[in-house]
Amino acid sequence: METETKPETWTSTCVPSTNADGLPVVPMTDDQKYIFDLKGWLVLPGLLTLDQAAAMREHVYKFQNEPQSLPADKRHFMAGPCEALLDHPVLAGILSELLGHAPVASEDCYGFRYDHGFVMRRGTQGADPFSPHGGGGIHALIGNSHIYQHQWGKVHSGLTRVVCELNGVEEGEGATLLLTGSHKAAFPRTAAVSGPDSKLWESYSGPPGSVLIFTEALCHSGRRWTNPNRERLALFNCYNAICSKWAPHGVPKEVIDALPPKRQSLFRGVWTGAGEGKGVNKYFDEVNRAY
Ligand SMILES: O=C(O)CCC(=O)C(=O)O
Repeated sequence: METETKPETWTSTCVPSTNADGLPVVPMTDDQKYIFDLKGWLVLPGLLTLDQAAAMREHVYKFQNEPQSLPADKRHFMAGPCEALLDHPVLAGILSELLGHAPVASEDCYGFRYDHGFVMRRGTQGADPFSPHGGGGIHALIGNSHIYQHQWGKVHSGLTRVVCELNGVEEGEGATLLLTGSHKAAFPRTAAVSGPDSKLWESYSGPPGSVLIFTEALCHSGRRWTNPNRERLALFNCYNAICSKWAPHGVPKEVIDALPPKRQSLFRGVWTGAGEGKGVNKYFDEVNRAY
């Protein structure tokens, strides 16, 4: 009689239990899971302290305005004080739940990887950034990365965006617009959301160091920044499943080489594997890496 075998499926994880700085990883709460699945996005107001946000701001401006003043291992917006954001204990817990895969997670490495990021600096001038994109990701197939899947009691958010508002955002100032629930939408968008003032758009506010997490399977858009006294300064980072990478750019080798080992595991090669030893993607080294 043949033994029935269960197909290996994606399994979220609470491992590792500490981040690269030795801080306890905070598991995603039931409220956060419910809200993220329901809406496709979640806000963590004031996740960072004001001092942390200020140090990151200073680094980002230095990187943008005088990159050559920084040593090669700090010459990236996610280097220096910003590297702690890569695997902040709260984010590590949420990302492990949303896109971590238990068979490739250990106390030494994360079950997910960093994909890419960029710095958003937006003032009141320039082209109108209103440009809705995404949505309906529950109907996309793997390979697209902009996918959203769920079964009773668990979800998988493919490409997952983590936005850190370093200057903070106030109501109506012009933070990202989010079309709540559109990651599960079965119909094309209509004229009901053709402009930034549609009541269907939602947004958020919070002090410097607030974080927005959304599935890239969700329809979202930029919109005009309205505060002439303070620009929008945000870090837009994306994380992905261990077997997927969406954008071609990433973090320079010198910066990755200077990170602590567990943080380096966010930059390991793009594959999964199975079993033991080097057949399963649970290690980072000179060869098994992607930026
Ligand atoms: O401009 C924004 O606020 C959102 C940008 C964005 O989502 C994107 O570049 O895909």
